[in-house]
Amino acid sequence: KQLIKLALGLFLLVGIVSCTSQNQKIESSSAAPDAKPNIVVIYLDDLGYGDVGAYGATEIATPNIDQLANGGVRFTQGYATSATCTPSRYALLTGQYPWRKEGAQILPGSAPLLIDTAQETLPKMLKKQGYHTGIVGKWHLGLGSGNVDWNQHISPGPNEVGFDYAYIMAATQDRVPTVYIENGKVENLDPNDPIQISYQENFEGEPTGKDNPELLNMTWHHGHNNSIVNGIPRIGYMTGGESAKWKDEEMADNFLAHAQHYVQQHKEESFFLYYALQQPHVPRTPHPRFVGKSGMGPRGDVIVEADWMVGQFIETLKKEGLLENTLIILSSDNGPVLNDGYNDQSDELLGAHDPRGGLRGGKYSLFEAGTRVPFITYWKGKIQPRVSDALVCQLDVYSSLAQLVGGDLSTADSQDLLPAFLGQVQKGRDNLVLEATSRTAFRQGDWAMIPPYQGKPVNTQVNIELGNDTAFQLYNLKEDLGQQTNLAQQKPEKLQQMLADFETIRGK
Ligand code: NG6
Ligand code: CA
Repeated sequence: KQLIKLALGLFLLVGIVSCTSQNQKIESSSAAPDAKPNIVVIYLDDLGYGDVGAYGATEIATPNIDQLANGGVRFTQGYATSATCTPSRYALLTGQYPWRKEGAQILPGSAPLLIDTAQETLPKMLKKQGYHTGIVGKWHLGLGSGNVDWNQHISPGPNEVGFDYAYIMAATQDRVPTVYIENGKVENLDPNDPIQISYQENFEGEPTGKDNPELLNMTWHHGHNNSIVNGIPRIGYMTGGESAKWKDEEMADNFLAHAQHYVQQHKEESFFLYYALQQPHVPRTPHPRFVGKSGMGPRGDVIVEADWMVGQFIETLKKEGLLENTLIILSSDNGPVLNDGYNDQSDELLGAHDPRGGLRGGKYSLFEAGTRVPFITYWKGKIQPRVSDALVCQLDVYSSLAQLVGGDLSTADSQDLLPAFLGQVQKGRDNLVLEATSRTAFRQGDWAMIPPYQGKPVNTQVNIELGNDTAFQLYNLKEDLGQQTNLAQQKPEKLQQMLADFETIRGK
């Protein structure tokens, strides 16, 4: 006991001394329980469960993500809350189920900020614990409070919900405005060429994908026929801002450079970086050095590109001596889709690759492939490599990280699963409500239950089964991972019990 007291005293002393010199970090090597490691969330966009080598992909090489997966915890039952982007990101950052939040759906680029600035968020919680917080990459949670003037300081946005630093694209790569925004300011904007955005009508004299196919170097399949930027037709109309427009092929390098720079700038303090890559969302625009690298066309090439970015980013952590003091969480915002609106040969060149990894459905779907995604935690020296079948969700990152750093746990739906995230136990959630385009389903134990929904069973444009059926669906995933045998008729008691639990949570 004396020894412990002495150690504690020493530790406090070190703490006081280091606090007096600003930005000094408590050494992680002390293994103090309240040491504050850097935290990085690497978040991909539409990367499927089967798109990663460590998750069974044989036709595409992802050596860098594999290294994280094989050196950390590779979750086989890791979920996004939702089968689309905005709600998943909302849940990750707020710890709240997105179906509780009105308007948590795929947002246009002109949508107002979805997160209430008074709401608790993951970055705010970490800030209170002394973290510097940054986001680089895709935002897609709305900006401003309606009618954004893109030529002024854009607010509220990420800076107002907890990020000290923000370098983002507003929505998606296929939506206007096609510009980068740094801390509320459009980068490289010429004030004499102001930006205007509309999701209702075109601006006079501006060509569109629909009317000017001769200007396109990527053609649209469905949607995506409004304003043309860099020969790519987008969703939404934009005029002005010529000097500020991004170059699609350079986006990945640009986000990487900003993520690396952020790390270098903040290596002396505890930092939280949300590095949100844009791949393999459409339009898929690999840098020329990755073109042809997968043999699968642009979708495969941008996965190879994204994997390379992850490798370079890890290299930076290593070079800065931060790898042993950084917890990395890698995941994806929703499941895979092939043709998501552009003719990019993603179907034709797929070959034997299965982006869903044997799961049913895909992006937009209530079936497993919609929300079950690659989910990896990595912390060199702290997390022992293992495969975990604990049921975990991105929703739980908030409370688990709060537990790690001594912050306040979320009062919403987020659960503290820190021991599972650190690979210490295989126990995760008991259950999880899944969401896809405002419909919800229920996972519990080995079971998945999908209530009846009107609507077409298949979205034929993207060729994905959505999970809609006039009857209840009940699957035992342990025996039937591909959700082929509906047991709802055979197991009425199980169905009733799950329905009751589902409704209790939904009605909370
Ligand atoms: C859909 C788009 C799709 C993609 C998606 C958002 C059409 C026809 N389809 O509306 O291409 O942009 O929204 O994807 O416009 S997400 O990953 O950001 O949720
Ligand atoms: Ca997405």
